[in-house]
Amino acid sequence: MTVTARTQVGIVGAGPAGLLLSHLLALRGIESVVVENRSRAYCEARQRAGLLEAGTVELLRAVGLGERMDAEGLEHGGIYLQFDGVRHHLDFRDLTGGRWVTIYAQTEIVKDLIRARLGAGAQIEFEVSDTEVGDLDTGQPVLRYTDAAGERHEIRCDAIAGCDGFHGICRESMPGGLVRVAERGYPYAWLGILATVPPSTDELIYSRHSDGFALHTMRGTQVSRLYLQVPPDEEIERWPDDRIWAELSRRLAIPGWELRQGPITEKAISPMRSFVAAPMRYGRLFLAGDAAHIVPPTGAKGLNLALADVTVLATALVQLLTRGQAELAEAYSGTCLSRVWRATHFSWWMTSMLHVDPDADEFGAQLQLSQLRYVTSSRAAATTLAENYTGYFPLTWSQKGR
Ligand code: FAS
Ligand code: PHB
Repeated sequence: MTVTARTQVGIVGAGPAGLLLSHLLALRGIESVVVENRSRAYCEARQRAGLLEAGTVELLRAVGLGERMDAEGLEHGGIYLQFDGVRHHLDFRDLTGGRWVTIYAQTEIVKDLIRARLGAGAQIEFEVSDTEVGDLDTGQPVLRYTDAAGERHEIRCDAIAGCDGFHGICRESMPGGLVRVAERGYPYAWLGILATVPPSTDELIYSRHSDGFALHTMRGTQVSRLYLQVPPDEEIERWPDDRIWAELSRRLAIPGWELRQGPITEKAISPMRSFVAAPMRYGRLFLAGDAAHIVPPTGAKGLNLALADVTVLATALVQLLTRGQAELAEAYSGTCLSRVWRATHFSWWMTSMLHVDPDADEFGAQLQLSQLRYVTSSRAAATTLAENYTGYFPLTWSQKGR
């Protein structure tokens, strides 16, 4: 027996994109239902991004989600770029007239959003299965799913948001032949660790070492997060903790500095890819975040792009559903894709500049080093990096509901 219901916006996926969309719509009095495959605990513990552009921080504050972020987040005014055993500091505030970034983990943003949504009495269905979307080219698309108790549901909506990530069902639900994919693979992956030891640096260190890339980031003042470039088909079993620390110390080493070591509480290998699907809309189905695009994490853009997409989408849906005006909804895909391609280029550029390509020849390696020398010696080149890193496109969410 199928339970039928109605809502204004059906949202597939309780990642940062789906949850923030539900929150923004509620601020404008628009009802939504979020359905999620996984449990609440799993969503809140899934280690992913950790760096927020200034615009993302300002948005979260503006919509009432800034309290814990401001209390526990770490504001950084720059990064270190390291190569040939020398560490160079890029001062973002100086280069961009005051821009900065904040370290605040995606896990904490997801916790803040779930608490805010459930606190407001919103409907989030966790542990669903067999999610389907249909009638997308009608004014009344449908969202179907089976709940954790095994009951089948059918929700009639005014619009559906596909916030179900790269492996979700929404992108696949768009008509074959409509979606064009542009993608690039990389001949390496990232081995990421979480360690219970205070960070050994005040700001992030991006190191290009002849044996591969390394990144020192953090999760607060007591927990370090570090990444190592490894082969794309590498197995985590081949990396016992002491080997990880030895490799990190070598790739991050400079005279007079030491990497503090501690218990590794989590380690995983994640693939690197650039992927952009277009268009991001079909009828009343709107894709947002990783459901439409993936960037390698070197530029720290994934989470920021996902939140930017739903800010554009929320504004478009408010106009469509409260005033029946479709301009912003029709422009949604194009509006997002210009930001997406800027971030895709920047992420590809950072990745290519900082990772050792196993197939590269001497010419390729010298081009990389020349790029790094230019970025760390030319104010113009450093400014390009700084303005992209801190967020090139402003986020457009007006508090006043226009
Ligand atoms: P998400 O993938 O976060 O959320 C999608 C949600 O949809 C998930 O909860 C999923 O369970 C759910 N879902 C999927 N299919 C469904 C279905 N059929 N029905 C119902 N629910 C469904 N970015 C960085 O900047 N720095 C990093 O270090 C970094 N590390 C990353 C590591 C990994 C392994 C991955 C995959 C991404 C990483 N990213 C990183 C990028 C990351 O931050 C993403 O950009 C961000 O999670 C995107 O958010 P969403 O679009 O909400 O997608
Ligand atoms: C992180 O903190 O996880 C992080 C930060 C910056 C990156 C990638 C990952 O470029």
